[in-house]
Amino acid sequence: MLSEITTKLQEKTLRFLESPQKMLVNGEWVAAKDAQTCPTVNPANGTVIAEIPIASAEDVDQAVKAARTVFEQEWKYTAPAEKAQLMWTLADLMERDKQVLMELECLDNGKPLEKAAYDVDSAIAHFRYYAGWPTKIEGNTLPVAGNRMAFTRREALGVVGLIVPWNFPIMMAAWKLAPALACGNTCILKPAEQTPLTALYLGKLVTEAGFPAGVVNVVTGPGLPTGEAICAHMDVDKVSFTGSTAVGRRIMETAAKSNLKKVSLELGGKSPNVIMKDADLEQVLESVHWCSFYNSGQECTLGSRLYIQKEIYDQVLEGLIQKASQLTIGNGLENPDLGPMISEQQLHRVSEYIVKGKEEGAELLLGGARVEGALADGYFLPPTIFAHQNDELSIAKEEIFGPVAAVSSFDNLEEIIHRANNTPYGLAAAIWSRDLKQAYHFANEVKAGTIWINGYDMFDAAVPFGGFKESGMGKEMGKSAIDLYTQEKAIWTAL
Ligand code: TXE
Repeated sequence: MLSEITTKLQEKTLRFLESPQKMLVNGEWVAAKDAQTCPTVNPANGTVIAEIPIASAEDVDQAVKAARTVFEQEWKYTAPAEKAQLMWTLADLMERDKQVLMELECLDNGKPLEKAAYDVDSAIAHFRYYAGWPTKIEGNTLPVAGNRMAFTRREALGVVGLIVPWNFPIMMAAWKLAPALACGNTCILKPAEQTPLTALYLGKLVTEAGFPAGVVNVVTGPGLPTGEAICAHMDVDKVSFTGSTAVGRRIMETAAKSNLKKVSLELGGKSPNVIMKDADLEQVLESVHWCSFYNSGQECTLGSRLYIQKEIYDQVLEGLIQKASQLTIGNGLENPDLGPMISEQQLHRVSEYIVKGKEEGAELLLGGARVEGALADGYFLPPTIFAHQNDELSIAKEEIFGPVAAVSSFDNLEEIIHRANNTPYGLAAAIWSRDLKQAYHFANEVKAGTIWINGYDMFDAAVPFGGFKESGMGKEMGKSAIDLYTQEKAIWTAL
């Protein structure tokens, strides 16, 4: 099937796909010691793109040993400006090969090329932003009592495991790798088994940029055995994870049972997107469908709980249905609006929620059935809209991670603040209103790590991101990630 798409791909992408996929360990490209592999599949048509190694605990151990050695012997002493230069060079190489990264992301994940371009740009921006940090990580001198002096140093943690999901593969890798490197750590990067290709390509660019062998290792394979081996390893100092809440809990247990490694988690969400009657409706109608269906709904911040004030409910709902039904669906290489679900398993998971939505009494207004015809071999679901007035329905309270919007009306601000908070999640929330006093009241009262006002999915490398409640712990991005990837040491002197 690869031949069908070869005309659409760059020569460089093809060459990368034709070579056997290996892992980057200590600067070498290696297969798994026991030669185990698993396929990575194009979700647009169900075909195998490549076989990738499954790193066993032994392979992970090799990578950790390499990372530890180079950390202790070299990287710890590398000048901050040199680290910055290496990261900037890596960003330049990503820029040079942007089209290749986009195409690989598009094949592996299914997302439209234009959206993959946004992800690659964001990844590059992260390396550039964090390239500014190695030269600026400082400690403090402290006002202590007595004839003594105390100051602090911010030091690297050591070897860090970076476990990323499949929904934004290159972007999530950069969100973790860039600050981890800037803080002087050495890294074991594990992409999701469904989408390993851009991380492996990034490994090539890391080598070309001139990072010392072992500073960045890329190991591939599923959660079991590969991810678990990283989390259980006694010489990994920290794990940074983005993925499901269930796996996040398990990682904390594994960390507790091994060396109490530091853990940061970016987990699921069920974010409320609230439209007040005084909102700029033109602006709302331009973007409300993207808040509900971006990345085919496979987004942790998705505005999957859409609340519309009752005076404008019919108008906004009608606009949403109209815009959503116009979204094009297809193979990412053809640049539609929406690509497929990542896998058959995810397609089933989301389809089960659609069945539950109907059974539990929500009103199905759009979509709801797998896309057949020319796209039947892929894992495609259309934008699906349910209306309901019961926040206890499964579709209204659980993370679906597909293109399914649960829409409901409300009377007033206090009611909607209460409903917005009535969830174990706390990743993000949005409010659309011309009354900023009202919007800031919502922002203050809603328990979520990010609040957007009159916009959605606004991100910047400089702004911290991370969840409240069961949506995670620890903030990525911005200066917050510097705290996440360093530890503070206090040094005393008696004078
Ligand atoms: O996630 P997993 P899955 C949510 C979303 C989705 C659900 C399931 O609701 O429907 O999770 O997706 C690695 N030790 N999110 O099953 O399993 C795995 O190899 C260490 C939200 O694909 O959490 C991959 O690299 N690692 C989310 C990563 O964890 C383990 C993004 C994520 O996979 C492991 C993705 C283990 N025991 C899914 N088990 C978000 N917050 O954006 C798995 N992994």
